[in-house]
Order: sequence, then C-alpha cells, then structure tokens
Amino acid sequence: MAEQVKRTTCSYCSVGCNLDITIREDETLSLKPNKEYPVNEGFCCVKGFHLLVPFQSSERGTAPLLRQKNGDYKTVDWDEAYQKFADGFKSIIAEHGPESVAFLSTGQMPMEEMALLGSAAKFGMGWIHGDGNTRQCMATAAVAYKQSFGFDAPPFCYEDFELSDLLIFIGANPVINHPIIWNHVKKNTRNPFIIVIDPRMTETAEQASLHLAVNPKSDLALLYGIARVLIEKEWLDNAFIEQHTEDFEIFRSHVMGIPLEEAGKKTGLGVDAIYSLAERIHQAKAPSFWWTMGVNQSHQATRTAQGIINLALMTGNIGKPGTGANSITGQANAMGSRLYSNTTSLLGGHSFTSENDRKKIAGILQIPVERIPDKNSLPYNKILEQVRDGFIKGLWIIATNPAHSWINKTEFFDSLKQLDFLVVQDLFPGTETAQCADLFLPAAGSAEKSGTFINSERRIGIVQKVKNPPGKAKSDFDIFLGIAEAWGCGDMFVKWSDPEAVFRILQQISRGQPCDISGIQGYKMIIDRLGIQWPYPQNAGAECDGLHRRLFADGRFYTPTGRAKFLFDDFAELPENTDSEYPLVLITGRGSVMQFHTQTRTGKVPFIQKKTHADCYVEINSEDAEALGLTTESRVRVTSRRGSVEVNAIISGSLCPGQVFMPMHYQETNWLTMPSFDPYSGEPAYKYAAVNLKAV
Ligand SMILES: Nc1nc2c(c(=O)[nH]1)N[C@H]1C(S)=C(S)[C@@H](COP(=O)(O)OP(=O)(O)OC[C@H]3O[C@@H](n4cnc5c(=O)[nH]c(N)nc54)[C@H](O)[C@@H]3O)O[C@H]1N2
Ligand SMILES: Nc1nc2c(c(=O)[nH]1)N[C@H]1C(S)=C(S)[C@@H](COP(=O)(O)OP(=O)(O)OC[C@H]3O[C@@H](n4cnc5c(=O)[nH]c(N)nc54)[C@H](O)[C@@H]3O)O[C@H]1N2
Ligand code: SF4
Ligand SMILES: [Mo]
Repeated sequence: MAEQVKRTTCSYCSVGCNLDITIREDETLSLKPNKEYPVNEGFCCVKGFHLLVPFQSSERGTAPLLRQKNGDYKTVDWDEAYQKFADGFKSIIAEHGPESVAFLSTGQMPMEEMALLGSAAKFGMGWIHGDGNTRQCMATAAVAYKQSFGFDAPPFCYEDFELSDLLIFIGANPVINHPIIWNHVKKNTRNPFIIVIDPRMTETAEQASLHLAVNPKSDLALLYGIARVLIEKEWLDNAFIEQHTEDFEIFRSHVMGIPLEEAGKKTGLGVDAIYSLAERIHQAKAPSFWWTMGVNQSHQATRTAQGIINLALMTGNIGKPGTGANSITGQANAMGSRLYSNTTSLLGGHSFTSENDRKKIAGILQIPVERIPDKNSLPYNKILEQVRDGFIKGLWIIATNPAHSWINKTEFFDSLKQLDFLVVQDLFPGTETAQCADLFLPAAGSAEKSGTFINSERRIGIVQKVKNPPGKAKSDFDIFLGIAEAWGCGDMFVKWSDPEAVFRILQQISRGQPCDISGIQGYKMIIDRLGIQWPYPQNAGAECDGLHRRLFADGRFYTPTGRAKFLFDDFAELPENTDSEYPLVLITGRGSVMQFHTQTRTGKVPFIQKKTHADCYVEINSEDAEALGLTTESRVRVTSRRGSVEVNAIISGSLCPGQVFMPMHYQETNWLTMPSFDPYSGEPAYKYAAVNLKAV
C-alpha cells in the first residue's frame, strides 16, 4: 500500500501544533511538524514529537474490564460492558432519581466526542450533572470573559505576540507550558519589553526584560494599584471608555479607595514598581496582557482575571493588533469543551436556563424540548461533595485522572467509597482513577480517531486517525454511541453517525452565536485553510479571510448593551494563612516542558522518563534549606493541614524565601493542596497552601 501523509493536531497543550504523520497501512513511518501551519510553522515541542509513543504502550487498555466481587477484574466484551453500564446507572436513577448520577469529562477529546457525550448523557439518558476538568483549569477565564464581554471569547490571535511592544505575562510560564507560542514572541521585531509577574523566577521570567516576584495571591492588589495610577495620571482612553464600556465610574471610585501604599505592601513590590508598570503601559503603543493558571487558580480568580481585562479596557487596548486581555488556554481542546461539551453551557455557548435557547436547540436536534435540562449542572467540586454526602451514587469519569489531579485527594478517595458504581473511560487501566473503577472502558487516543480541537486563539484544527487502537479499544465516539444504544436512546442519535456529521450539527447550532462556525465547508476546508478561527459564519466576508484574526476590532462586545463591563470586588481573605506551625507557602504548577499533567502519557515516553525526575520533589530557596538542614536530594517531609508526603528536596534559585514549589506531575502534590475555590468560577485554588518541611 502507498504511503500517505496525514496532518493532525497535537493532543497535549492548547497551542494546537499541526503534525504531518506519514503512514503505510497501520504503520506510522514518521512524524514532522507542519511548516505551513500558522501556529507552529515547522516546529513542535518534545511532547508533540513523541505524540504517538504512549499510544503504542503495552499498558494500554485493550478490552473492557469488569470488577468482580473478589475485587479482581475480568475481561468482558463490549455488549456486556454496555449492558452493565446501562443497568448500573439505570438502577441508581430508578431508586434515587436523575440527580443521583453524574459524569466528569475533559478538555482532551475532540469536540464532536464531547458534544456527543454531553448530549447522550443529558438529552438521551436524562442526566442533569456533568462537568469537565476544564473546571480545574479554564473556568475562571470562561466566567471572567462571559461576565465582562458577554461571551466566553478570548480575543487574541498568536500574531499579537509578534505585534505587541509590551508583553505582560501574569501567572503564566509559556516557555515550558506553551513552548511553541514562545516562538511567536521570539519573532517579534519591535524590540518588545517583556514583563513576567510570577512569585517564582520561571523559565519565562529568565527570558523576560523584567521579572516582578509578586507575593503569591496579591495580583488583585497589583492590578488595582496599576489602575489607580492610570486614573491619577489620566493615562486613560476616555473615548473608548465612553463608547464601549460601562460601570467605569464605580470601578474608578473603588480603586481610588485603595491607597497605593497598600498595593505596594500587599504585593511586596513597592509603590515605585507599580507606578513604573503603569507608566510602561501608558507609553507602549501596543501593550498586551497574558494570563494563565497563576491567575485562574486562586481564591479570587475571576476578579483577578477581570482586573487584567479592566486595564485593557481603560487604556483602549483591545481589538487592536498586538494588544488584548488574553487568557492562554490549557489543554488541546479546552476551548472546544468550553463551548460544545454541553456541561456548563448548553451546546454552542447557549444557556440551559433560557427557554428560548432550549427551544432553539431542541428544534435543530428535532428532540422534545423537555429532553433538555432546564437547570445547570452542579460544578465539579459540588458533584464530588454530593458524592461524599451520598446523594450522587453513580459516577462516570472520561479522559481525566482526578484521583491524581483533584485538589482534595482525601475527600476524593473518601467520596469514592460512597459510590455504588464508578465507570472510568481512559487509554490506560492503570491510572490512579481507573484503578478505582467498577467498570473500565478502553478508549482510543487522539491519533486513533477523528474530529476537531479548538486552540487558544479560537482556531479549529483537524484531528485525523493515523492508526488503529489496540485490541478492542474503541474511539470515545463509538463508546458513546454504544452506550446510547444500550440505554435505549440510540434513535435520538442516528444523525450523529460519525464525527463529521456531528460537526455539521454543531455548525447549525452555532449559527448566530459569537462562536458561529456555520460557514465552514467540512473538514476538508479546515485542512486546506490551515485551521479556521471562530467566528466563521455563512457568507463570511473578507474580514474572515487571513490567517490571524482577533475579536472586538469594532469595539462591540457581546453583552446586551454591546459594552464591556468593569467588574471588581473588595480583597478577600486568604483561605488559609501561614503560621509558626506551617510557615511556608506551597506553590504548585508545571515542572518541565516534557511532563504533561498526571504523566499517564508522557510518563510512558522513554526519552522523557530519562530526562525528568522519577520521584516527586519540592523546590526550596537556599536560605530556608540551610535553616532546615537540607541539601539537594535530601529526603524531606512536606506537611500541610491536609496531609503529609515524603519527597526529594531541590535547592532552587527560582524561589523567594518562605516559598516552596511542587510540580503537579506526581501524585504526592495534591495530598497537600488547600481545597478552596473561586466564588464565581468554582475553580480550585491549587497554587496556595501553608506547609512545613522537615528533613527526614
Ligand atoms: N509541559 C507542559 N505543558 C502544559 C501542561 C503540562 O502539564 N505540561 N499543561 C497544560 C495545561 S492544561 C495548562 S492549564 C497550562 C498551564 O500553564 P501555566 O499556567 O503556565 O502553568 P502553571 O505552572 O500551572 O502556572 C503558571 C505560573 O503561575 C505561577 N503562580 C503561582 N501562584 C501565583 C500567583 O499568586 N500570582 C502569579 N502572578 N503567579 C502565580 C506559578 O509560579 C507558575 O509559574 O499548561 C499547558 N501546557
Ligand atoms: N496541584 C495542582 N494540581 C493541578 C493543577 C496544578 O497546577 N496544580 N492543574 C490542574 C489543571 S490546569 C488541569 S487541566 C488538571 C489536569 O488533570 P487531569 O485531567 O486529571 O490530567 P491528565 O493526566 O491529562 O488526565 C487525562 C486522562 O485522560 C486520558 N486520555 C487522554 N486522551 C484520551 C482520550 O482521547 N480518551 C480517553 N477516554 N482518555 C484519554 C489520559 O490517559 C489521562 O489518564 O490538573 C489540575 N491539577
Ligand atoms: S507546544 Fe503544545 S501543541 Fe505544540 S507540540 Fe508541544 S504540546 Fe503539542
Ligand atoms: Mo489545565
């Protein structure tokens, strides 16, 4: 058989690199980053380069597994697995009602699979509750944009990295977490000034013009301090504020009530640093603001994200080349999940609580409107609370590994004990979560199926099958259809025959929404046009041509008034404090460019295994290490008010005294983190906990 080259989108981070994979029958011959694709222009990072390796691992699930009474698993065929699934959940619903079951999904499956899952569970099977791991990650940005702009709409394109003359990164470490994005920064020919605001001297901070080691969780004070200086100095775009925003006056009086000295003190940066930051923003021609998890994962996250949005609005720096209040997304298809997973919003950014929206979607899908729940799902943390409290008795977990990644592991494992039925659907039966399952369903990975992902800049990218899944593993798509059939609602999904058919349904649903994609002529156009950013409506005019598009060039937002809103709050108390018993602040995050999350995939790449730490570690500043009698590679016990783990110590120049850092890639870390949540987004505040260290 002849060789064929298939282009597909990397399924790790949200940069969305395209890779050309040469195949012959089921054999993959080579993998190269695509040169024309405007995202990665011939580059990819080490994870993308090894994309296929984990899929070939001998640890893959190759058949459904059913737990026996004695605790052992036995292999079953798919028909039996589907039947057990339907029987298990149906008997719980029969006894306890539709709110006694829930699913937890992901930002890592193609959009079409997510839409099918959310629709099968909610419209077909009558479930109400289902949330995704994007709650752990992007919920804050989604809520902040929705409240401020009227829709979850990150406004930027990657070209803005090249066109900005002042780039401010807040709680973001793209050099290791969005490495190919950094190529766009390097292509910037305007001699840009780059500022990194992060308590740690990160890989990104090392490349910056200026690193501001802000005190953990003091970003809101910093942002309000900057706003105050801009107001006092009259460094504002009054015309933009007047024509395109609302509530500036009350925002103005709020920040004017916060003495600059207070902001200087809270942040640890002092008044002068805040003043000169404001001055730089004022002097720049095209300042841009970029944020990621250092902002999203905080106890006051949504307002912090909006603190950034407010700076862009008050200086009119949005909708213009090189500007914007820009949240960089996390997982490969977190953006698809935000719009089309039917979890937190009804398909296509619609609302479960709007009768009009329910009627519209029911009409397009030709289903009775009563099939669509008229209430929102519980968020992730509330789902787990209800599991713990015995209200939710059946849980289905798809493409996420919360037994490792959830913020409250003690509660997570306690909760699982309360469940009557747990189904886990993953590539690997060995994940911490899958090992708890009553029923394990083996899924195909991204290279073994088709669909689309949406990247950080709203670009829809193609996912193409380049190999068959191992054994009896199936695409999540086929698993969802099999479950719908066994449940007895298969008829509702006859038109959902394959991913591209679902894409067409989603296009119809999107029509008239800000994320309108109704003008795309099938997957072929996505391939030929090198990905397509939303919006792309029918009869898309010249404004939709071109490889890089940003939103809000006309200053019109998606709120009812067309104006963006200034939103703010008083400073909230920290969820916990350091004291003499727990004197150190634990920061958590990504540890290296090579490791992805809970390492179920990157942990199976021999090259990456060799180059990364096998065991969990804690990074500590030399001053604190000396006081504790620690040297690099000493064993150390890290204890928080939740738990205690033993790890290796690494003395690091990147931390200020009083702070330690642990990467999220090891299962130890989340025994320690503090389960608190942003009040608006419900996102966990993974990045602040009080701990102590003791040499072992
Ligand atoms: N190599 C690799 N790449 C990835 C991933 C991966 O696991 N590995 N995961 C992907 C996903 S899903 C995501 S969400 C992104 C995450 O990408 P990032 O958000 O860049 O990653 P993190 O390391 O979690 O957090 C970023 C920074 O926030 C800082 N921070 C902590 N607390 C504060 C604070 O109070 N204020 C400020 N200003 N900063 C603070 C941390 O020190 C850290 O350097 O990466 C994506 N890319
Ligand atoms: N302490 C701390 N904890 C954190 C964070 C932090 O910064 N600090 N960050 C949080 C963030 S931002 C995130 S996004 C989460 C990530 O947390 P998780 O979602 O739990 O992490 P992953 O390891 O990506 O888990 C994805 C799972 O899906 C499986 N999988 C991959 N592709 C497919 C597929 O196509 N189908 C199916 N069925 N399965 C598939 C993988 O094998 C893996 O087991 O972690 C959060 N946890
Ligand atoms: S930068 Fe992200 S999308 Fe690109 S190859 Fe690396 S992990 Fe994949
Ligand atoms: Mo994430």
